[in-house]
Amino acid sequence: MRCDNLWRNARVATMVGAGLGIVEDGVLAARDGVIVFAGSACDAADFAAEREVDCGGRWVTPGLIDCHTHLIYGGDRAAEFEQLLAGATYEEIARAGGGIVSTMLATRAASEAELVKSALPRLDALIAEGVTTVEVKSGYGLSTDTESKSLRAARALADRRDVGVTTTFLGAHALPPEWAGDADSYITFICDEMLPAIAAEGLADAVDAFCEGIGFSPEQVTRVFAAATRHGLPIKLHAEQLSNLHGAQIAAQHGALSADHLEWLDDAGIEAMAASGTVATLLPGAYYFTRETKLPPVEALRAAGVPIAVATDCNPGTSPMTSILLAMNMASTCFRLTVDEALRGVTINAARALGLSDRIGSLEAGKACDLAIWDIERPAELVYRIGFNPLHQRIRNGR
Ligand code: DI6
Ligand code: FE
Repeated sequence: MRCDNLWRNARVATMVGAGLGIVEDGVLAARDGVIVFAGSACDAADFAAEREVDCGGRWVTPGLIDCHTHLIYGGDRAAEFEQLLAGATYEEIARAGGGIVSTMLATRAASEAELVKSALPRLDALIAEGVTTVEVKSGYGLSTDTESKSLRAARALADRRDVGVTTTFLGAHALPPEWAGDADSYITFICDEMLPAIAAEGLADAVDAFCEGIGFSPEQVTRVFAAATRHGLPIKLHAEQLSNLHGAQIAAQHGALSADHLEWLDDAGIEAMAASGTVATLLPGAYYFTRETKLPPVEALRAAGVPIAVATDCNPGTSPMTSILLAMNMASTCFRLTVDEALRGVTINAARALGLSDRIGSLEAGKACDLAIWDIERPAELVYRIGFNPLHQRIRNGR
């Protein structure tokens, strides 16, 4: 069979089936950016390609997927970090008008071009580690114009770099000052004005909310979910990060793609997520940076068969992290994920968390030819090392 590109002499972690789906002496073939064959060299004898690459026995994984980021924002919060170091808590800073609201002001003040410009170095850091798809949330504009601007900036990232971008509308991230004391009306505004405008412009691929004491209540989040569903948009939720409001359970009951954070998740939440196939996205960067000590219930998630994803949560307040490899290391070091779980967490399960597992996340015929080729002896090195990047080459859509 003829194809455009052929990679030979690779050790391939396909992520097909359970575990890493390893094929020793593997071959990958792509045509028009899509994988037409991924398997053993002995089954690939009749493939001929315009370009052939000898991988020299290197490991090949699917291109990595960062399925939870807030890459688009204005300003930075390094000064608040100094306050944190001086003893203030995240919630105290937020209640005093800092936190998300301070980033909101900087985001509102920035132009779309400025938002793109400030996000590109963060995106480049992810790309340099083999990331081929990234989810980007709004949530720092908190008005129709500035949320739209943020999502447009997120979409524009895909024009500036060879990377897949999915966008998530997070209008229910924080209560903007002009709605102070009236969160219910802000939620009504989101459901009746913001979300319809954003959906009409096709700016969002999903809808998210922050279900928390300092965010929005389960009742308010439920209204956002209903509006998202009316507009045909899948939902996700920041849930059980700082307390247990049973957000994950509600999200799962609404068929959420993922519930994220989950340190305070309880058994009922796990059961609901297992029943609906909702992905548990763990965000160890936020756990680390906020010096959380409550661990997400990994053992129970595993026992219930809930798919686990891992992401950076790159944001200026609680996870100023632009390394997916570090997120994998932290997920294993802090949360005791196995190497296979950490790797599946940034490939096939991250794809599921974005509703894209029919297109990306594993190496099999019919999926996009997004590859990361690594200078490593064994996959564990990708998780074990701290601050080391063994990426040899990144391939997106076969190029
Ligand atoms: N959870 C978080 O950890 C971030 N947002 C959220 O919903 C924090 C965002 C910030 O502090 O800027
Ligand atoms: Fe987040």
